[in-house]
Amino acid sequence: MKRLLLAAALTMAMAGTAAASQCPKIMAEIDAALAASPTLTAEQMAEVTKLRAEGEAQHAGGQHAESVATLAKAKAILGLK
Ligand SMILES: [Cu+2]
Repeated sequence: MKRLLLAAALTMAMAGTAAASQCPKIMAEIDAALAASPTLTAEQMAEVTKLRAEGEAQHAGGQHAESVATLAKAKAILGLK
C-alpha cells in the first residue's frame, strides 16, 4: 500500500515536471494551427485567442497544469488532439 502511494506521488511529481515543458509545445501547436488559417467562426477564433493568451499567462505564472487544461480547450476548438 505504501509502495502504491509512493508510486502515485512519483507519478504526480513527474506529471508536474512534464507539464512545465508541455505548455510551450501545446502553444506552438495552437500557433501552427492558427497560422494554417483554420475554418473557425469569429466567435471560435476569439475563444481560441483568449484561451491561448490565458494558457500562456498561467504557464508564465507557474500554473502548468491549469495552463495545459486551458490550452487543451483551445486545441479542442481547433479540432486538434
Ligand atoms: Cu507551463
